[in-house]
Amino acid sequence: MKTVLLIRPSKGGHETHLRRILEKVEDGERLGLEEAVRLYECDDLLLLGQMANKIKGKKSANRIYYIVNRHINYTNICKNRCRFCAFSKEENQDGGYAMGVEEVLAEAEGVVEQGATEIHIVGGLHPQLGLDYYLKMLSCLRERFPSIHLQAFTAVEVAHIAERAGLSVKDTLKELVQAGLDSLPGGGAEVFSPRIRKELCPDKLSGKDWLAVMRQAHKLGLRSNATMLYGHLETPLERIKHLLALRELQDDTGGFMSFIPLAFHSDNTFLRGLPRTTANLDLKTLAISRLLLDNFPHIKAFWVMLGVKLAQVSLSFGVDDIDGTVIQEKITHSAGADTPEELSVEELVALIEEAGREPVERDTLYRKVIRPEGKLGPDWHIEN
Ligand code: V47
Ligand code: SF4
Repeated sequence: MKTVLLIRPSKGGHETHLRRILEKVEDGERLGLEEAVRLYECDDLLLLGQMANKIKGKKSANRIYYIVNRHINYTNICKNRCRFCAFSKEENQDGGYAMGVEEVLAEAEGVVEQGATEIHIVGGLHPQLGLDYYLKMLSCLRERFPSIHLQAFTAVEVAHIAERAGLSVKDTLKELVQAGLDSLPGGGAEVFSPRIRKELCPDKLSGKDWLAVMRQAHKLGLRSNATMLYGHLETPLERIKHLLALRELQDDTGGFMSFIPLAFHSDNTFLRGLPRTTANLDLKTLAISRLLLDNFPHIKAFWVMLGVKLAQVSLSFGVDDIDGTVIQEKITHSAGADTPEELSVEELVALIEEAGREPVERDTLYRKVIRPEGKLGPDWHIEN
């Protein structure tokens, strides 16, 4: 059944274009670059939200997914030193750290006992850590916690590990999988635009190579997420091209699970002084992502970066996933995020229900998690 969405006359006189876009969305047709540009120009935020939520509704009905997880940032020492990053340190710089495998295990221990189903592991590009370190970390975690999902190492880290080991990306991924890797997180994508990468992260893996690592991972059967860092120096067109590049790869592989736009925080970075992203830009970016990425099953609002309140509002802007308990995320908090370090399951569920949505606990692969008597703890299973 078609729902009537009202188009409010807008200053720019874009009503005709918007009406056409709306019709395409209604008919399930794919939107192109020109249309995405119109959407970024549209000042009717609620209309964008309504359109995006229609798509979200078709994909996941009234469900909003969350996960009980923990982030472990095993090292902040990084040879790249991206200009937007407040987390990384030079080798031997004060505050630099690299966790031993036992420390990683100890960090995981408590949360697995508390019922986490996923450990999300990312870190800097440490110039000294070799393939053995990563393999040992994964195999020890796998041995100690057989049913936990290990989502680890961005495409940028994978390329770095491969280069240091003198192996191809394919062989590196195979070794990591054999040691226990289950999926890849979506970090390191930033904005694919060579202009922005040259300006902000000249030493980082190029956008083209980020996509190539993901293509390879998907070919091997690994699933992954994808991100976009926005709200720094990029233009709307550069954001749109980033989204379209992801959509093109997803057409070929189908390996992406969720897309997560990451709102830039400038504190303690070379870009300090740049204001925080506005609520308008955050919601617009989520809604446009939902509208353009028609082949991505899920759009995730990462509350750590968005703020808890806006993450709740985003549930009416095409989002169907609010990430999870997270626990001890360091990358955004180093850059001035004033969100809490973790949210409890009760808090997550309450904010989803208050928004009129149905909370569903998922595992990393979006399967429903069942907990006996609804109690958090190590005793859980996946719905058949
Ligand atoms: O790659 C770095 C970004 C990413 C800043 O896959 C910053 O489910 C904001 O990718 N302000 C790491 N962002 C985090 C990440 C992620 C987070 C949550 C879920 C998933 C997932 C992935 O954080 C980096 C970079 O793009 N970042 N510095 C900053 N100052
Ligand atoms: Fe290193 Fe990642 Fe920070 Fe860039 S964003 S400096 S690659 S830790």
